[in-house]
Amino acid sequence: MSSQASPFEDFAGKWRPRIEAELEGILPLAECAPRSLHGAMRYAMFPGGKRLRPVLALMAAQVTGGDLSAALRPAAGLELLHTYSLIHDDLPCMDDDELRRGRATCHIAFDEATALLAGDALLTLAFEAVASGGGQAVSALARAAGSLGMVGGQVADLEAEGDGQDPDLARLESIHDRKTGALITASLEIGAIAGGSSDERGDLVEFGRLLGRAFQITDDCLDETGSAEELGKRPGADLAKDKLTYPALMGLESSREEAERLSRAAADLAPLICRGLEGSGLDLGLRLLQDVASYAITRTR
Ligand code: GRG
Repeated sequence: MSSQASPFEDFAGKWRPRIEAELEGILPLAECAPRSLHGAMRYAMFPGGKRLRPVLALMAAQVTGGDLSAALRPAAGLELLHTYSLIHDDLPCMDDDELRRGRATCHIAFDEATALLAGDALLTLAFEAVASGGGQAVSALARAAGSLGMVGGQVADLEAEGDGQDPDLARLESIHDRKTGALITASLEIGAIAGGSSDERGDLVEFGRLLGRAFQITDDCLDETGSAEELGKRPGADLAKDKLTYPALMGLESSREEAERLSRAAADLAPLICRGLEGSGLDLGLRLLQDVASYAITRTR
């Protein structure tokens, strides 16, 4: 059902079924050998979570006046890569979690070796899917996911766990920007590229940086205030592991204020990002970007 209340939710609701169908078509069937591997890949992918990264990619194609159908396969590739990161993040050698998206994590439902390899296979498949958006899209993904991006952020996050160093905002921002922000920014970039935009994308990249930070601060806050039912994962895990988080550094109230400040700064960039649009396209683009900036800090899961 469409409502004027949330342009972002309307947009996401319209495109999620096409994202699901695209993922379904990309993944090998569970009956295809090796069945344990393909079963584990599908188990981690379906049912999914919010599908935020593919929705952001499609939104970026929309607000840069691009072709959303051309961006659909690369958008699905982003979700393959994101799901790999969740499988690996949950492993005993990383965050050692047993609950994800409301059910047993992949290594609990299967075994550790199968979960590790299912993550590897999703990571590899992600690049094949994003390659349909061209070489620039592949480069953007490689930069965001690699040692200078998400994997590097994960290493820094693990190293910061209870290491006895004084909490430090610059260190925390650097972890969040790489671990979470890099893939969120790449999702926007890849959607714009695959949709056919040849514009300079500085404003969109800055929007992604601000959105990614606001999204992760909210994640940190939800870990303290959310329930397992809402989140689909065990709350309180950050606290238990003595992780470096915003609430640990500055308390819940100041964390929320910082997320609001970042969300407003992101929303302020909407007119710059949409500058090539006019009429109803401009109106929709502005509302989408402003609404997703607000969604990043008001979400409950
Ligand atoms: C290479 C061995 C190896 C491991 C890498 C890269 C990595 C492990 C982990 C990535 C870091 C990570 C999981 C960051 C958390 C980002 C985050 C906020 C995840 C939750 O995203 P949502 O809320 O989840 O979009 P859903 O379930 O909705 O998709």
